[in-house]
Amino acid sequence: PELQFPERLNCATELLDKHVAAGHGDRVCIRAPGLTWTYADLRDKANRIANVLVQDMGLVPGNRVLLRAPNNPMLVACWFAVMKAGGIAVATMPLLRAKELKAIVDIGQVSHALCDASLAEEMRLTALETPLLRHLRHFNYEGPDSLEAAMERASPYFDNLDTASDDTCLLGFTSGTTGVPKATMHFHRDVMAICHCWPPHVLKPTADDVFIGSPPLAFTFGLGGLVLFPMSVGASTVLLEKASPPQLLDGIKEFHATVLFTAPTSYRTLAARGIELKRTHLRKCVSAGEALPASTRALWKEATGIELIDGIGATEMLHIFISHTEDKARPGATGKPVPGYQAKVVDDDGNEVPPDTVGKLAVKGPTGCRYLADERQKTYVKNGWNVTGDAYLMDADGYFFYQARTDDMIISSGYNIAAPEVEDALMLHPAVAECAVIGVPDEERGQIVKAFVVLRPGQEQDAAMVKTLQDFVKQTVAPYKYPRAVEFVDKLPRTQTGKLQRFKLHEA
Ligand code: 3UK
Repeated sequence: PELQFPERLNCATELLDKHVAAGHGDRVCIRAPGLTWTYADLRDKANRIANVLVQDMGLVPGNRVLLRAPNNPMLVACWFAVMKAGGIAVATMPLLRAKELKAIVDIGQVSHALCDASLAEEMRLTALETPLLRHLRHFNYEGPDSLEAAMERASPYFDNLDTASDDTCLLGFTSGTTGVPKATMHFHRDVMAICHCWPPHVLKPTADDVFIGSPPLAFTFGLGGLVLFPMSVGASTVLLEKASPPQLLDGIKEFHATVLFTAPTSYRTLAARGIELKRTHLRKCVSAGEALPASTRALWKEATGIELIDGIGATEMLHIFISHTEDKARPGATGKPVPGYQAKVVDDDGNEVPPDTVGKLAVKGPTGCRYLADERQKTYVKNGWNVTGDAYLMDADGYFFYQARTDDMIISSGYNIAAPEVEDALMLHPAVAECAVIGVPDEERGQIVKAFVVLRPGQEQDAAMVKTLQDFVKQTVAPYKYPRAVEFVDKLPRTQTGKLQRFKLHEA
């Protein structure tokens, strides 16, 4: 289907205000432990925050607003406030450290920030590092300077900015193969496009569904699955600040969740609780972020009776573009292109390869990659086709099978970790002479980060040193990026020109 959008479009009007205007304001929109917001509640709060942004914080259309919080209702209210005011939302992973946040602020030219009080310290350190960030407010605490106090004084009415459908409304950050995060720009119409493609054709949700899941809202998998998709059909969503498998299970039971979004690792762990899961209201389960092994699909079906819906998405594409409905599932395959998208497997010259041949995955559709000021745009998008960096094959029936990443990105428990970024962090430690980081296969996490380290003369190659280096990385970058395996070596394989040969470490 060719999607047509009007010239003027604001996704907040479509996803939030329209439900209230249609008389559905009293339907439950967001639930969290101890809290229920209707669609009218969310709109009231988003309007007040939009007024605070414009009147108190001097926001003008096009300003970028850093959003920092674990998955909670106020984060959603802030996100919609930014949409309403015509700003650009830059949601960030809660665990990021000041060093990483500064890079995002610099690349995104971020001037405003709305931050959960629980993340105030790292936000303070970031603000000290950059003059760009000028307007900052914190929420989820009580005090005269809080966002909530300003909301009390603000009007609950706000006329959404009459944005163009191709005005940028969000920047999605990737961790980047070179370790430097890349910002991808998405328009108001992109937000609506993903709501019109995958959900109605694959997920098929209804207004009575209750969504729940683990991906952070800063990850577009989470934003779509836990906010945009439920709201596009007037359903409700459950937000959990911590969503480890046991916490997810408790949430599924307590809130009578019917639709679950999480990563393969989490499904493998949850499958052990099959007896309890069978007694819940769960009916649809979506897996994305990393390849879903056929064994995990079988395990989940066996444990719960539910066929998993797999889907590959990417920050560059905003959301899922190859997937399948439950009845069409094929073990080991990601599925077929989502209606609205085309996909093919190509060689290095961009020519389509015959069925059952491994090549690079290329996709085309209503959403696509627009890197913000990054020269890699021309290697990602060629003739309108997005080349995702994944090695895939398509079988004779048109099913797409994931093979591997074509670069050195490590995906561990659904987190994308760029090897060079971990290397950079390790190199800052005085005991390290040089190092190389790769992803090695792991039963539970898909991959784990492994570091090969050459120590400086006189340093001890022992368990204490391993622990020291691991702790050091956790302090320097987001803790989930630390090397779970460390091997000491005398030298690293390099080319004549001094370039690291990571493939040799993989072979070893
Ligand atoms: C890998 C998969 C095999 C693949 C994402 C759903 O993961 C998302 O975005 P990222 O930018 O990473 C993209 C890369 O992750 N991948 C994701 N899903 C699958 N590999 N099977 C899958 N089902 O390498 C891809 O290029 O972090 C996922 C929705 C929105 C997203 N942003």
